[in-house]
Amino acid sequence: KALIHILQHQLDQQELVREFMALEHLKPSDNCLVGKAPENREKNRYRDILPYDKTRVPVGDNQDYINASYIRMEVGSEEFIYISCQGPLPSTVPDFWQMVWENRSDVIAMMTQEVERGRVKCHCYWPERVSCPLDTGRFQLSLENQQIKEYFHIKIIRMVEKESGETHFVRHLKFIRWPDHGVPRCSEQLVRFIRYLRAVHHKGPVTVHCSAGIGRTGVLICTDVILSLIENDLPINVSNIVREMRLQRYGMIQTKEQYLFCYKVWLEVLHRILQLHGKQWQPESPRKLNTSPRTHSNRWQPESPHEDNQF
Ligand code: PTR
Ligand code: PTR
Repeated sequence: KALIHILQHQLDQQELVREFMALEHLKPSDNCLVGKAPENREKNRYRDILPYDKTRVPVGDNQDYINASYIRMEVGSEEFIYISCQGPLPSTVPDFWQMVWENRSDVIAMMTQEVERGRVKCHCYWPERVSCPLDTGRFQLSLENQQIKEYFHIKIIRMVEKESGETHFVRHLKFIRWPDHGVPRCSEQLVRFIRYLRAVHHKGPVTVHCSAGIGRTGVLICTDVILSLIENDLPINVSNIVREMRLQRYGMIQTKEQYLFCYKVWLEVLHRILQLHGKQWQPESPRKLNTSPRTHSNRWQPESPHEDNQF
């Protein structure tokens, strides 16, 4: 209780808003030449939201362009790797699935709706019905199973590479309680969503997108990192987490409300821990950190490109 009071005292909203404004003044830290190239113009949902060249996710043998960035976050001795990307456009759907395939990403977190306030925010890039596979050219995607939960939808999608017959399973998780530019009303829903995501994530980076791939995606990654730091009893500095994300993709976390929401998650999780278990608390399913040194390859290396997921 004393700890919560101290923390609440420190969480002077004005102070936090100033902290966020200071981050706002961070200039774009790198070039976005590939995203700006005339031939790639149509691949961007928003002209002003582009990935940095140094962190963009290349697709295919020719290192083609997609509006997506690797986000590598240090948590203790480990590095969590995410792909942060825009909501696919009709023309970028094949590249999106190719990216998922090449990175062996087995979970996609979708933090937007297809249409919000009458505006299209993301193309429906997945097979919607069991009986209707989606053909992207190189892959055939079929919906294997789906489940509707109170605040998110789960789909199991089978990807088959047509030429080789190889398969890869992906879980598509769509969070349905998040307004564009806003914050979820209830932090517990997002925390539960993250816990589910972790339970089903086994390999590859977690692929996260919203509409632009910066606002809500930034909050999801930030809260996942905060939860992991809490579980591993490591110090938390929200401003540094956001700075680290922004050095890898411009504008991660869009509004002061989203920034304050990350603190809210932190505070409420601590509150719950103290309420439920007092000092004896042990995290239920902590994200255990390895003791092995971090890897620093430029590109995510799939363990084995031919391996299927187990279900
Ligand atoms: N579901 C396991 C867990 O929650 O511990 C698997 C897992 C392992 C999930 C690592 C995420 C992990 O982190 P990263 O984002 O770096 O792959
Ligand atoms: N220029 C666009 C706009 O502000 O409408 C870019 C943009 C769109 C930025 C959506 C962020 C957005 O939110 P999110 O990243 O959460 O989809």
